[in-house]
Amino acid sequence: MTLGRRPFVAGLGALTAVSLPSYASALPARAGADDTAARVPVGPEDTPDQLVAKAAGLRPTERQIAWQRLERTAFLHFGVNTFTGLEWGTGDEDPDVFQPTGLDTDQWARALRDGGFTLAILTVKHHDGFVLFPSRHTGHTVASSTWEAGRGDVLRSFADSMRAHGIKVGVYISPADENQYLHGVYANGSARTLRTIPTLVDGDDRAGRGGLPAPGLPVLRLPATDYGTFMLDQLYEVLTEYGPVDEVWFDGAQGRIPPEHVEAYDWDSWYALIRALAPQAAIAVSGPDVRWVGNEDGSARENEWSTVPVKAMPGGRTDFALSYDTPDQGSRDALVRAQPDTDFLQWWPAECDVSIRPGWFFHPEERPKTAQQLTDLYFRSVGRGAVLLLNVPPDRHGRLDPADVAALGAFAERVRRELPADLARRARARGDGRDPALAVDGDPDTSWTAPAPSAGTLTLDLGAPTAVDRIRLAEDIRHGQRIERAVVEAESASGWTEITRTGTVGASRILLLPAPVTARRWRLRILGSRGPARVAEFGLYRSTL
Ligand code: FUL
Repeated sequence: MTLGRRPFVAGLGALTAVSLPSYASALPARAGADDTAARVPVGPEDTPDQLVAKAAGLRPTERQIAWQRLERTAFLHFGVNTFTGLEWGTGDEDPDVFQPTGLDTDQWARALRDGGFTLAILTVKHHDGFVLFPSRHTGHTVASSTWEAGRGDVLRSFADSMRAHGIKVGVYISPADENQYLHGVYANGSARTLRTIPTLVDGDDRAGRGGLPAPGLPVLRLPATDYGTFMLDQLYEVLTEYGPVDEVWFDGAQGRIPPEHVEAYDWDSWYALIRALAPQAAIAVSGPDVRWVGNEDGSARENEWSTVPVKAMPGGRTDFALSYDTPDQGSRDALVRAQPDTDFLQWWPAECDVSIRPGWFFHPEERPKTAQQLTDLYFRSVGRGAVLLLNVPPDRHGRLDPADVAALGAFAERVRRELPADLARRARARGDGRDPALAVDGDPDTSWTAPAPSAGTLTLDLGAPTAVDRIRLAEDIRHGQRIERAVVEAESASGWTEITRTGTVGASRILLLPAPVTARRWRLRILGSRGPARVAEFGLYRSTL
């Protein structure tokens, strides 16, 4: 993405006051250096064919590919609302309401691991402004609660537990902040001026000589308002003291703050700081790397494109050129319809957020979704080329409810039974174009290349008649998203018969057959594509429910 101003980043030699993790000292020479193929400008002179060619030319960044492969990610909404019963807090809560009686983040991690989740995002700060680690920049934190005698740190415990169980760490830091609004920092009309981050506070343990940060600490100079600086300082603490972070999630809601109190967020500076301190982190939703799917039901569109038209907003924020919830975000028609409002076409893949319970925070009277409902959500998100972001809220003990834990385990088991061993793995593959065997080798980074746009047939011989009721297709998204229409056929005594069709494929497309079909030879025919299709996976499964 293009940032308005380049940050100044300095690593200042050996470290003394705070131990800085090695990943943070390896600062990139240029933030966002790999982002150039993920975004292309659009103008009124572009013909419909040029728009399609531009969309087909987009490539995801390395961090977007890594994010896409997470498939199942989790949210943990936890904070003062857990104890007040609210969904949106007020910002003037007594921090002492935060009293988990038996915080057990290892239990969160075990349940998520057993549910097949690969990354978890904690609400480090929701709209109420209460912070789950002892930030130096606000008193509205866990340190002001008598919980753990003010020495508790949920973020530390969460991050340690997740990593110990092989789960990546993500953070939700709400741009809206009721508490800072009440303290006159949020939307106070302050000027956007060049600020030095970190801002050292009285008695700061990060201070070196002469009022400067200690040698070895990264120092950034970025333009920001007072509140923008508060956010930068908080992001700095999170991204330098808690180990690698792989997703930073910025919500778009204003909470209960009156809408006329507008804080013009310093998105460009926040993004620059994240790129500098956590270059691997995907910036989601109000961010350039990952787009909100447009609903909170966990469902992607039947035909989901990761290449979509966007508007460039003040401060460097990316916004939808069409409405966020339009049923068609990326077809040829959509690209043309959006053109008058489009600044760029962008690789901006969809994330499907949904809660396992009706609320985002824990409410004792609510019940979790069943394993079957969760599996349907999996098919409607991961099965349509998106990533699932499932919220599982900890309760007032600081544990996941046993009913939710059971549902997560049963969900993972059900997905295993829906998609057990891939029957196509190392089948004899024939095809026009190049390297048909690479579509059945189990490697997402290798692919069959169809001979031409909207053409190509890939045939698998399984060696014996085999019953199939689930089909999984995947494009090699390192080469972009191309397939618009394809058909899967099976050979019977009377010849080749259509079994099912698909529209878009993208990173992953799961097709469910209403009943098993038995055949020895199966084939995929590309009917429409924006360039020669690159198929990384043509998988065949027989569910064992
Ligand atoms: C929304 C927020 O307002 C909700 O409280 C929740 O955090 C959800 C994931 O995003 O916009």
